[in-house]
Amino acid sequence: MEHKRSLLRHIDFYLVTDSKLSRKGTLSDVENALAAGCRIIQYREKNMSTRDMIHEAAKIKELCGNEAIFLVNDRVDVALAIDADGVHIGQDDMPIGVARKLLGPEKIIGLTVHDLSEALEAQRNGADYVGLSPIFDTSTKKDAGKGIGPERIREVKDSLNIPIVAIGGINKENCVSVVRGGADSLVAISAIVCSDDVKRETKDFIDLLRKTKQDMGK
Ligand code: TZP
Ligand code: MG
Repeated sequence: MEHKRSLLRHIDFYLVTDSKLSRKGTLSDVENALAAGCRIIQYREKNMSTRDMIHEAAKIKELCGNEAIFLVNDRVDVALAIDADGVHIGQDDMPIGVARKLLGPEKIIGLTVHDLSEALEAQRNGADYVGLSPIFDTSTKKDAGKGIGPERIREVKDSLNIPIVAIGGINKENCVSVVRGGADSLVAISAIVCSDDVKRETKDFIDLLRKTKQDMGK
Protein backbone atom coordinates (compact mmCIF):
# COMPACT_ATOMS: atom_id res chain seq x y z
CA MET A 1 0.00 0.00 0.00
CA GLU A 2 2.92 2.30 0.69
CA HIS A 3 3.94 1.81 -2.95
CA LYS A 4 0.49 2.89 -4.17
CA ARG A 5 0.60 5.93 -1.88
CA SER A 6 3.95 6.91 -3.36
CA LEU A 7 2.48 6.57 -6.88
CA LEU A 8 -0.10 9.18 -5.87
CA ARG A 9 2.67 11.78 -5.60
CA HIS A 10 3.57 11.28 -9.27
CA ILE A 11 0.22 10.91 -11.04
CA ASP A 12 -0.43 12.78 -14.25
CA PHE A 13 -3.19 11.43 -16.46
CA TYR A 14 -6.06 9.90 -14.45
CA LEU A 15 -8.62 7.57 -16.12
CA VAL A 16 -12.24 7.53 -14.95
CA THR A 17 -14.34 4.81 -16.59
CA ASP A 18 -17.77 5.41 -18.14
CA SER A 19 -19.52 2.37 -19.62
CA LYS A 20 -22.32 4.50 -21.08
CA LEU A 21 -19.97 6.63 -23.20
CA SER A 22 -17.36 3.97 -23.90
CA ARG A 23 -16.96 2.69 -27.46
CA LYS A 24 -15.05 -0.46 -26.65
CA GLY A 25 -16.11 -1.21 -23.08
CA THR A 26 -14.69 -0.47 -19.66
CA LEU A 27 -12.20 -3.35 -19.47
CA SER A 28 -10.78 -2.52 -22.88
CA ASP A 29 -10.47 1.16 -21.91
CA VAL A 30 -8.63 0.26 -18.71
CA GLU A 31 -6.29 -2.13 -20.52
CA ASN A 32 -5.43 0.45 -23.16
CA ALA A 33 -4.94 3.30 -20.68
CA LEU A 34 -2.61 1.12 -18.59
CA ALA A 35 -0.70 0.10 -21.71
CA ALA A 36 -0.22 3.80 -22.51
CA GLY A 37 1.26 4.42 -19.05
CA CYS A 38 -1.73 5.61 -16.99
CA ARG A 39 -1.07 4.96 -13.31
CA ILE A 40 -4.43 5.74 -11.70
CA ILE A 41 -7.82 4.30 -12.58
CA GLN A 42 -11.21 5.08 -11.08
CA TYR A 43 -14.09 2.69 -11.68
CA ARG A 44 -17.20 4.87 -11.98
CA GLU A 45 -20.35 2.88 -12.64
CA LYS A 46 -23.69 4.45 -11.90
CA ASN A 47 -26.19 1.84 -13.13
CA MET A 48 -25.13 -1.70 -12.50
CA SER A 49 -26.06 -4.35 -9.96
CA THR A 50 -23.72 -4.59 -6.99
CA ARG A 51 -22.95 -8.17 -7.99
CA ASP A 52 -21.86 -7.18 -11.50
CA MET A 53 -19.88 -4.24 -10.16
CA ILE A 54 -17.94 -6.45 -7.79
CA HIS A 55 -17.21 -8.86 -10.63
CA GLU A 56 -15.97 -6.12 -12.98
CA ALA A 57 -14.08 -4.24 -10.27
CA ALA A 58 -12.18 -7.42 -9.35
CA LYS A 59 -11.08 -7.77 -12.97
CA ILE A 60 -9.90 -4.14 -13.10
CA LYS A 61 -8.02 -4.60 -9.85
CA GLU A 62 -6.19 -7.53 -11.42
CA LEU A 63 -5.34 -5.47 -14.53
CA CYS A 64 -3.95 -2.66 -12.36
CA GLY A 65 -1.82 -5.06 -10.31
CA ASN A 66 1.07 -3.27 -8.68
CA GLU A 67 1.45 -0.77 -11.52
CA ALA A 68 -1.54 1.50 -11.00
CA ILE A 69 -3.75 2.82 -8.20
CA PHE A 70 -7.26 1.43 -8.39
CA LEU A 71 -10.12 3.43 -6.84
CA VAL A 72 -13.87 2.85 -6.81
CA ASN A 73 -16.25 5.79 -7.24
CA ASP A 74 -18.88 6.29 -4.50
CA ARG A 75 -19.07 2.68 -3.35
CA VAL A 76 -17.05 2.08 -0.20
CA ASP A 77 -18.68 -1.36 0.11
CA VAL A 78 -17.47 -2.43 -3.35
CA ALA A 79 -13.96 -1.09 -2.62
CA LEU A 80 -13.87 -3.12 0.61
CA ALA A 81 -15.29 -6.22 -1.05
CA ILE A 82 -12.48 -6.46 -3.59
CA ASP A 83 -9.76 -4.76 -1.51
CA ALA A 84 -9.30 -1.85 -3.94
CA ASP A 85 -6.66 0.77 -3.18
CA GLY A 86 -9.36 3.23 -2.13
CA VAL A 87 -12.36 5.30 -3.17
CA HIS A 88 -13.29 8.56 -4.80
CA ILE A 89 -16.29 10.22 -3.17
CA GLY A 90 -18.32 13.39 -3.65
CA GLN A 91 -19.80 15.99 -1.33
CA ASP A 92 -23.12 14.08 -1.13
CA ASP A 93 -21.62 10.62 -0.64
CA MET A 94 -20.57 8.99 2.60
CA PRO A 95 -18.82 11.59 4.81
CA ILE A 96 -15.06 11.24 4.51
CA GLY A 97 -14.60 10.53 8.24
CA VAL A 98 -17.01 7.61 8.03
CA ALA A 99 -15.32 6.32 4.85
CA ARG A 100 -11.93 6.53 6.58
CA LYS A 101 -13.22 4.59 9.58
CA LEU A 102 -14.48 1.80 7.32
CA LEU A 103 -11.45 1.72 5.01
CA GLY A 104 -8.70 2.25 7.59
CA PRO A 105 -5.72 4.62 7.53
CA GLU A 106 -3.88 3.05 4.60
CA LYS A 107 -6.49 3.29 1.84
CA ILE A 108 -6.54 6.25 -0.54
CA ILE A 109 -9.55 8.58 -0.39
CA GLY A 110 -10.15 11.28 -3.00
CA LEU A 111 -12.89 13.86 -2.59
CA THR A 112 -14.58 16.04 -5.19
CA VAL A 113 -14.48 19.75 -4.28
CA HIS A 114 -15.79 22.82 -6.08
CA ASP A 115 -13.90 25.67 -4.44
CA LEU A 116 -11.13 26.59 -2.01
CA SER A 117 -13.19 26.24 1.15
CA GLU A 118 -14.34 22.71 0.27
CA ALA A 119 -10.75 21.86 -0.69
CA LEU A 120 -9.38 23.05 2.67
CA GLU A 121 -12.08 21.12 4.51
CA ALA A 122 -11.29 17.98 2.48
CA GLN A 123 -7.61 18.22 3.41
CA ARG A 124 -8.46 18.86 7.08
CA ASN A 125 -10.70 15.78 7.09
CA GLY A 126 -7.98 13.50 5.75
CA ALA A 127 -8.49 13.39 1.98
CA ASP A 128 -5.42 12.08 0.12
CA TYR A 129 -6.19 14.22 -2.92
CA VAL A 130 -8.99 16.48 -4.15
CA GLY A 131 -10.79 16.37 -7.48
CA LEU A 132 -11.46 20.00 -8.43
CA SER A 133 -14.64 20.19 -10.51
CA PRO A 134 -15.74 21.19 -13.07
CA ILE A 135 -12.91 23.12 -14.75
CA PHE A 136 -14.87 23.56 -18.00
CA ASP A 137 -18.53 23.00 -18.90
CA THR A 138 -19.24 19.33 -19.52
CA SER A 139 -22.18 17.23 -20.64
CA THR A 140 -20.74 14.01 -19.23
CA LYS A 141 -22.03 14.79 -15.72
CA LYS A 142 -25.39 16.51 -16.00
CA ASP A 143 -25.36 18.18 -12.57
CA ALA A 144 -21.71 19.27 -12.65
CA GLY A 145 -22.53 22.99 -12.88
CA LYS A 146 -20.66 25.68 -14.81
CA GLY A 147 -16.94 25.44 -15.44
CA ILE A 148 -14.85 27.46 -12.97
CA GLY A 149 -12.00 28.04 -15.49
CA PRO A 150 -8.36 26.88 -15.25
CA GLU A 151 -7.27 30.18 -13.66
CA ARG A 152 -9.14 29.21 -10.47
CA ILE A 153 -6.91 26.19 -9.84
CA ARG A 154 -3.95 28.23 -8.58
CA GLU A 155 -5.49 29.48 -5.32
CA VAL A 156 -6.39 25.89 -4.41
CA LYS A 157 -2.93 24.62 -5.34
CA ASP A 158 -1.21 27.30 -3.28
CA SER A 159 -3.29 26.51 -0.18
CA LEU A 160 -3.09 22.70 -0.15
CA ASN A 161 -0.34 20.15 0.25
CA ILE A 162 -2.25 17.18 -1.21
CA PRO A 163 -2.45 16.60 -4.99
CA ILE A 164 -5.09 18.37 -7.08
CA VAL A 165 -6.81 16.43 -9.85
CA ALA A 166 -8.71 18.62 -12.32
CA ILE A 167 -11.88 17.30 -13.96
CA GLY A 168 -14.64 18.47 -16.28
CA GLY A 169 -14.57 19.26 -19.98
CA ILE A 170 -10.84 18.66 -20.36
CA ASN A 171 -9.47 17.73 -23.78
CA LYS A 172 -6.14 17.79 -25.62
CA GLU A 173 -6.69 21.41 -26.68
CA ASN A 174 -7.23 22.83 -23.19
CA CYS A 175 -5.23 20.44 -20.98
CA VAL A 176 -2.04 22.51 -21.09
CA SER A 177 -3.91 25.46 -19.51
CA VAL A 178 -5.07 23.14 -16.72
CA VAL A 179 -1.53 22.03 -15.87
CA ARG A 180 -0.24 25.60 -16.19
CA GLY A 181 -3.09 26.59 -13.87
CA GLY A 182 -1.61 24.37 -11.16
CA ALA A 183 -3.25 20.93 -11.45
CA ASP A 184 -1.05 17.96 -10.54
CA SER A 185 -3.18 15.55 -12.52
CA LEU A 186 -6.25 15.61 -14.73
CA VAL A 187 -9.16 13.45 -15.81
CA ALA A 188 -10.69 13.39 -19.27
CA ILE A 189 -13.62 11.01 -19.65
CA SER A 190 -15.33 11.68 -22.99
CA ALA A 191 -12.09 12.70 -24.71
CA ILE A 192 -10.73 9.24 -23.92
CA VAL A 193 -13.55 6.72 -23.87
CA CYS A 194 -15.33 8.12 -26.94
CA SER A 195 -12.18 7.86 -29.02
CA ASP A 196 -11.38 5.02 -31.40
CA ASP A 197 -7.90 4.58 -30.02
CA VAL A 198 -7.86 4.87 -26.24
CA LYS A 199 -4.20 3.90 -26.00
CA ARG A 200 -3.11 6.62 -28.47
CA GLU A 201 -5.29 9.28 -26.81
CA THR A 202 -4.03 8.41 -23.33
CA LYS A 203 -0.45 8.49 -24.54
CA ASP A 204 -1.05 11.91 -26.13
CA PHE A 205 -2.42 13.29 -22.84
CA ILE A 206 0.46 11.82 -20.84
CA ASP A 207 3.02 13.31 -23.24
CA LEU A 208 1.35 16.74 -23.13
CA LEU A 209 1.13 16.71 -19.33
CA ARG A 210 4.73 15.60 -18.81
CA LYS A 211 6.05 18.09 -21.33
CA THR A 212 4.09 20.95 -19.74
CA LYS A 213 5.28 20.02 -16.25
CA GLN A 214 8.86 19.80 -17.51
CA ASP A 215 8.57 23.25 -19.15
CA MET A 216 7.28 24.57 -15.81
CA GLY A 217 10.26 23.05 -13.99
CA LYS A 218 7.99 20.69 -12.02
N1 TZP B 1 -17.19 14.97 -12.22
C1 TZP B 1 -17.12 16.26 -12.48
S1 TZP B 1 -17.16 16.63 -14.09
C2 TZP B 1 -17.26 14.99 -14.50
C3 TZP B 1 -17.27 14.22 -13.36
C4 TZP B 1 -17.37 12.76 -13.28
C5 TZP B 1 -17.34 14.51 -15.91
C6 TZP B 1 -16.08 14.71 -16.68
O1 TZP B 1 -16.21 14.15 -17.95
P1 TZP B 1 -15.58 14.85 -19.26
O2 TZP B 1 -16.16 14.04 -20.39
O3 TZP B 1 -14.11 14.67 -19.15
O4 TZP B 1 -16.04 16.27 -19.27
MG1 MG C 1 -20.24 10.44 -6.06
